[in-house]
Amino acid sequence: MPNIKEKLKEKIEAWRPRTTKLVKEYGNVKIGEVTIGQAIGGMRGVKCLATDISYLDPFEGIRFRGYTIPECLEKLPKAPGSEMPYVEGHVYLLLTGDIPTEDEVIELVEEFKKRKHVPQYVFDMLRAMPRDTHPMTMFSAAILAMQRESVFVKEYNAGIGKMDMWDPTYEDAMNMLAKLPAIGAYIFRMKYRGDTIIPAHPELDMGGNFAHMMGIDKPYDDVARLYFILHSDHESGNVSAHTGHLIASALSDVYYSISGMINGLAGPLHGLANQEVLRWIQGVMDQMGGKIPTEEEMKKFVWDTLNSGQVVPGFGHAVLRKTDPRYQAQREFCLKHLPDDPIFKYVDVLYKVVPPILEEQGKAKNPWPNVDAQSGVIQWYYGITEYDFYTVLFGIGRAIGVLSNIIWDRALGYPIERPKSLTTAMLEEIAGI
Ligand code: AMX
Repeated sequence: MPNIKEKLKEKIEAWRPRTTKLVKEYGNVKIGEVTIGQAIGGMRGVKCLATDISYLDPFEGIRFRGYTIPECLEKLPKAPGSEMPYVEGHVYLLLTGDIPTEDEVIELVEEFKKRKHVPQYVFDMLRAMPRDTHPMTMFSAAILAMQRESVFVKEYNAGIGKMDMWDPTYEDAMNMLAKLPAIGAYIFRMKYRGDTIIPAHPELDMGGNFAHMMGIDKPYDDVARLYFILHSDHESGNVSAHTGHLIASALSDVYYSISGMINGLAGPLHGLANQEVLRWIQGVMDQMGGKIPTEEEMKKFVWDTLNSGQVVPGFGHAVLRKTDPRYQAQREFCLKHLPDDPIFKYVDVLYKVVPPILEEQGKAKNPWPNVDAQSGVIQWYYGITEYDFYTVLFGIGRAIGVLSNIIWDRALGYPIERPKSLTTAMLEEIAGI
């Protein structure tokens, strides 16, 4: 058994008594109330999920296993000659809660190398789809197609005990994670680079290999590492994470869950926003004839968007109430590597003008930029101008967090989800109407 799995086993066994005690002895302790506004308003703020993989403070932003983004970027071991940590080290952190040593990361890098071969039928299926199919549809379908590989299903059918279910779930999760970058890169090269597929490199880590298969030179390997780490997890109530968890709660295997979570991520209010940001900026650029708008000119574009009933993509958040630290980390990368890029300059102007406008409009609870306001800029700069593809990158990263959550869901024996619903008439009666 690899060391990481041994370690995970120890952690799980040490953790179980805590959740068992909470449920058995304190199961009736109240942690909140639910209002009518929340029941018909997207369950905003209802405290009804438990996860230890990450926690989102509205003012501080995300912490992965207790570590802020700057702490993760500083403490996680880095690939030789790279500014950014190994993605594999971040997987280790999310799974075990510990910052890995150099040796522990290398072991995981080797583990992924062994698991990264993608079955040919996945590529055959992708090739059979019309080439103008959205890359998120292709990505979701490719993941679902691999469902026949599930180790969990085989062991479940053979009669596995509930407490052991995390083990084949871990196997499925690691097998899938190792393959996702190759599937994403295949879709990209097939759709957008004249079907010139670049096979995986036998020696590279996840970020390095992804850049290699995409056919993009350094420092795109660091862009990939940064991107996958930043997008990995954002608590468990967002659409993609919650969808993955919900599907898995029915003991559906992770191929079903992650394919489903990708479908949720494909929505314009969620992961697709990074594509929408670039589309929006391109529209402004066309109207400006490529010239960088002044703040006054940009204000007009923002108001035009709002007045036509649309949202300004890349701004606002259901939980955050400040600038997203994932935005900040990417902004710092841009300031270092592409300070004079025209699209970065657009984003910079937007950073200045949008929050006061959203405040003046008075609708959005959070006027500050989220992760998606910045991420497409970096991808565009390194040659990925096909913004339909950006959400696939988000999906590869998000799978890391959702899979970590699902392994722990199984380890702690979380049951099938089943919230209760009420009718409108019942709500009216409760309201005293
Ligand atoms: N532009 C214009 N209006 C906005 C807005 C924005 N960026 N953000 C919020 N609002 C509006 C909402 O549409 C809503 O209007 P309504 O009352 O007429 O329906 C009102 O402000 C209140 O919304 P909220 O409580 O502040 O936000 P929410 O929790 O309902 O939605 C989010 C959050 C992210 C969907 C929303 O801010 C939005 O649509 N942003 C633009 C799209 C985007 O950037 N999505 C990416 C989010 C991050 C991610 O998941 N990748």
